[in-house]
Amino acid sequence: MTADSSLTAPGVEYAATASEAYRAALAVIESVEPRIAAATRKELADQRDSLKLIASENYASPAVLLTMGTWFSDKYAEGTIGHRFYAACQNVDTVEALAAEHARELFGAPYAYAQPHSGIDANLVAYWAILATRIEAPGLAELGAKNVNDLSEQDWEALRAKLGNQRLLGMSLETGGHLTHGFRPNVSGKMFHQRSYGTDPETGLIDYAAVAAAAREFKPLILVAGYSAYPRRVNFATMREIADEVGATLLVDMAHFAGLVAGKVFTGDEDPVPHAHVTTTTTHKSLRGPRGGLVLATEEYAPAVDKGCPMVLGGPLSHVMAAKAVALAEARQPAFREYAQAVADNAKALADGFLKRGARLVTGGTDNHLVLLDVTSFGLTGRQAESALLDAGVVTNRNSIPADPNGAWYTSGIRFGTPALTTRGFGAAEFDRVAELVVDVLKNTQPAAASNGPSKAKYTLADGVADRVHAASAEILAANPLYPGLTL
Ligand code: DSN
Repeated sequence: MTADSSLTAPGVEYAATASEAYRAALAVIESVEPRIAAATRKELADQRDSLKLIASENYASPAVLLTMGTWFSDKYAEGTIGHRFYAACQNVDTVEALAAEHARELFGAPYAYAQPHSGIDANLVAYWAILATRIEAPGLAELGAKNVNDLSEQDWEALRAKLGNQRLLGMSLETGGHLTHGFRPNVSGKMFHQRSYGTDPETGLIDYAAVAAAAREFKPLILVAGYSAYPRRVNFATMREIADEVGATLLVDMAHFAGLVAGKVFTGDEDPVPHAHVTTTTTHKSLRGPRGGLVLATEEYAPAVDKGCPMVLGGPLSHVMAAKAVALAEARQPAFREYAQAVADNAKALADGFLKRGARLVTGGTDNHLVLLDVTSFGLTGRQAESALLDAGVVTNRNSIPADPNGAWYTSGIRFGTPALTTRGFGAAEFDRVAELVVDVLKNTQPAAASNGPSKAKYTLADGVADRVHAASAEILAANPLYPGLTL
């Protein structure tokens, strides 16, 4: 496929106009802090010159990026559409309503909340909304209070004990879950009694019978589905059945694969939105929008989600909500479906490219946008592999694999994603070549010892490999330029 239309359409005019806009913007920035203008130019050059394979990154269109650089940044607008704690929010109302409308239409959701600043924020909004809907209201009634202002300090103690004593069941971090699904370094691991479900040790796949058994035993208030590093699709209809059986609320975190949902690659049981009570996402990964979050909810949870600010969020970033509206409008175009399908097809091509060259993949392949390579078969840790690849201009991130012998810091895996390079126009042939280049680097990397013994970080990359891979990737990158026609 060729570079997606959102980065080029409607043709050369678009690139020329965007070039003019960026040149002017950089000249203005340069007049105040030239080092920032220089870093901004260099960032584009670096992104243009590297194989970006980080599964959670992408390239937003100039329309999305330019939307973020406006005076909406200067406006405070705590509250909700039409009900703000600040005056003169009429234009922010327009922007937030459009972002929510596009999100509802795109995902077929009854309600959308466009304020979260990130995926972590979106999950926090969702958790508090579920607590408020499931716990706080009956708690108030039990305490004989109509609203929180009626509560005494003693009542607050009772309520806090109730709120802080809930159970959450989510996918384990080492099998692909996210930190916000109840793990200690994140507040979700402190708010909830957390238990994890993992994957089958043989196949690496989610074992739904095991999830159901864990849910029956643990009886969570919240069942979390969704992942950051699981290379397979999830059956959300089955997850909802499990949640219903134990009376849990199903929260799906689709941050990684929202683009595949938007692009109708994941439909039916694989589309989380019709099955989850609450669905959260980021807007900048496979969805290709600005950095930010979004919450979708059923009517039942909508009123509590709507209180995200000021419950857990600071003032909405109106300029980013405007950019979310632009990105969601792009995702509603037919071209986005082609893009999303290409993301999944390319992940398969990348996985096949690794497999035919003898590499071991967690779950043996992929059917979403990411591939998880077990680098222990190359005698390396994730940290060593990540660094050697970076030396050769291949940008990835190390990641735990199930039962990881090297722990969460050094890890034993490298996670690859196809959303960014697919935006540049890479197809199956290019991704097969990427697999070849990655294997070339890893086969030519050796662990090295530190002065005091074996090291999980040090490595040596054989002479000439980085140059060889740089030269090969430069050719593919030049044939698939980032922001074609955009000159600074
Ligand atoms: N940082 C995101 C990722 O890389 O998956 C999740 O927070």
